Amino acid sequence: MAITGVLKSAMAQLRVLDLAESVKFYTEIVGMNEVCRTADGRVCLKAYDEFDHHSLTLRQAETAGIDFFAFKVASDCLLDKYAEDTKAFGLACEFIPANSDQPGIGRRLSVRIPNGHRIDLYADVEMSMPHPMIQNPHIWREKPRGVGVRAFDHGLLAGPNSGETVRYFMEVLDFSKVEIVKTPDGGGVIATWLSCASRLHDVAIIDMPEELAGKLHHIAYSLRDWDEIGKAADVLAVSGVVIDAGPTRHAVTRGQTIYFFDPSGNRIEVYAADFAYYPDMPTREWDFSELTWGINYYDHDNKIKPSFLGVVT
Ligand code: M3P
Ligand code: FE
Repeated sequence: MAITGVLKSAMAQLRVLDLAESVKFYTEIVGMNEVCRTADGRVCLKAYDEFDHHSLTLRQAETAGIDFFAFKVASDCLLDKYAEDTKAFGLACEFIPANSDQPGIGRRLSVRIPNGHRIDLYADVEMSMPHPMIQNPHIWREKPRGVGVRAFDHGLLAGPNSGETVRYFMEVLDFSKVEIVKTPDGGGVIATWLSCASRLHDVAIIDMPEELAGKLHHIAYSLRDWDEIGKAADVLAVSGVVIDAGPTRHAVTRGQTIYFFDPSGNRIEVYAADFAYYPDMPTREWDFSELTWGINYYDHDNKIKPSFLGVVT
């Protein structure tokens, strides 16, 4: 196996205001499958093209937002190394026992990173149904419903101390810096796209003020191509879902995209057709003045909705 260390971003737990309404939204419109419910009433979901037990957990709460963002690593013993390296970096971390609050998931190393987010790392994951076929596999078991998202893809985490946050991902977890957006004066970095393996990005970090520590800009699920993005836009429109941006293409990452809100106001992206990352690539750099078309390639007129840059949960 050539890919070692952190394999991929793989899971998030989101807070929602009305669990029943949210489960309906994520299963019927987004097209995910419910895998299980926990004793304390949380709901675990997966996309149709995922082998892993689940990639999204929904928890009923008073406020929307993200509880944690998680990565799958190549082997369980790596977690001990990451715990040591995390402490040496100067951050606290703790182990969460297997199968405690996340069914089907092995022990997790949980770290509060400098932008106020909690990230979890784990290696051992059970499969759950429905997973992609293994023997003589068809492209799906059942025709995907609704938007028909394929698999968890990435997240954009907002908060302060983005420089230290990126340094943690690079120095302790061996992520690569794929693209950056510079500050208006060109002297600093406002956003960084990070890859741990072959995805163009597994997580992106955007600098926001202290009071937005731990806030989520979006999590993204993958689709295959522009055709699937177009069909997703139709499904969202027919279903009356609030679209925040798109369908369009990013020039940053080149991904084709739609952003929309779940019923609690958490922003979800569907994302397709970016390029593959290899560690011999130079970091691509964006001037702040070019960010509008970097985000929305077909907008050279600075028409991004204020909500896109302003709303986080
Ligand atoms: C993406 C992506 C912002 C840029 C977002 C970009 C909020 O979501 O997947 O490349 O500035
Ligand atoms: Fe994104």
